[in-house]
Amino acid sequence: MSLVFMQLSDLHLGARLVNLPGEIAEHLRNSTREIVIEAFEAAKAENADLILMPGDLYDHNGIDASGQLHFIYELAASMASTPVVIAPGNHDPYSIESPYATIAAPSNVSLFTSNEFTTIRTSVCPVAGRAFRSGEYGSMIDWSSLPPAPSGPSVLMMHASVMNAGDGRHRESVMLPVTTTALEQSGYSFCSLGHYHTFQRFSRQSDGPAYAAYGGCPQGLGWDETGGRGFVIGRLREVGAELEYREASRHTWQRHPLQLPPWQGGESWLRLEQRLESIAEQLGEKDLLRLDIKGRWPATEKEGLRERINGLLSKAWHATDIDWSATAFTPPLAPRGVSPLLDEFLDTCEKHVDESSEEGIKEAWRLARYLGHRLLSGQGLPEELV
Ligand SMILES: [Mn+2]
Repeated sequence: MSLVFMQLSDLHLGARLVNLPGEIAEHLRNSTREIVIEAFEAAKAENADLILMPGDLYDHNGIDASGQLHFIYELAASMASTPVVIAPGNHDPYSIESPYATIAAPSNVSLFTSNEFTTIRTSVCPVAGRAFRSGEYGSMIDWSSLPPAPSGPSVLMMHASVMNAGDGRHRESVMLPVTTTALEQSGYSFCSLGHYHTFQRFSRQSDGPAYAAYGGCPQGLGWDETGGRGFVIGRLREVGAELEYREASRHTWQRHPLQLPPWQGGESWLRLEQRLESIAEQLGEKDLLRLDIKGRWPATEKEGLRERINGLLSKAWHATDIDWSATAFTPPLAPRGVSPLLDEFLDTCEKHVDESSEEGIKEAWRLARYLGHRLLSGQGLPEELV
């Protein structure tokens, strides 16, 4: 026997998204709400026994936090008697002034309000958990308050940072650190986690049931949230849960490195075109695009390059301007035969560029060639060095 559940968190409803144009931000906020509606529909279609929402459902300093919670409560109420359990997170912390304290929840919704662990006895299974309380940054989870795990299927819920997850989480977003060992040894069947925005499951064996998981956010809201996003439909057993990740995002944030191939004339253009085409192929109609461009091409190619790249950017639903600072454009070299000394110097530099295996050494010889050419052909030092 297993219990079907849906896990959905980190919606950040009402997020201000100040780095985006207003219209794009508004559209993204609306998309997130549509995805939340879809997720609840998926839960209904799966006859879910339980809905788990481990935090950051709205942004407390975002647009209309109370209205966002009303929206969630309406959807929860549409689940009839299916229990919906919420563990507030750091962006929707519980306090006596928060919407959680001031808006009456539908009868099937339960909420953790204490930052000590308590148990909510839902009609299907016990759910232990804690709320993130306002002002909790820098504090630690009080494990001594965790009630012993009951027999039968049970859930532990919280908004926290798994420390040894091993995938290079951002240090600045660590709050309420927990270890996988603590979760694994809690005795609860499954731990439902919010905070990190990428789906991640934790299990003893890679193909075994999960003892904990982040569902991630259902719609990426920034350049550090590239790729597909979604929620989880799970089957809870006495030991662990089987998880099915449902990708749901409407807009994918696509961030691509674009290294200019070493300049060899038309061949380089061909290679660049191929790269740009492969990016264009991955680009959905409603995706956001950012290119991180690097490299060195002759200045004569600058305008053509800008034009071609702007062509790609214009195909995206939203694209950021290119940061050209990591791209250098080398002024063209004068033809050989100006002086024997210059020719010999250029030959030497080019030989070293060709023979070096390290990119840094090649780059140093290219720079030497450029500066030497300027000096030996009487042009003087380039402006940026004077
Ligand atoms: Mn979050």
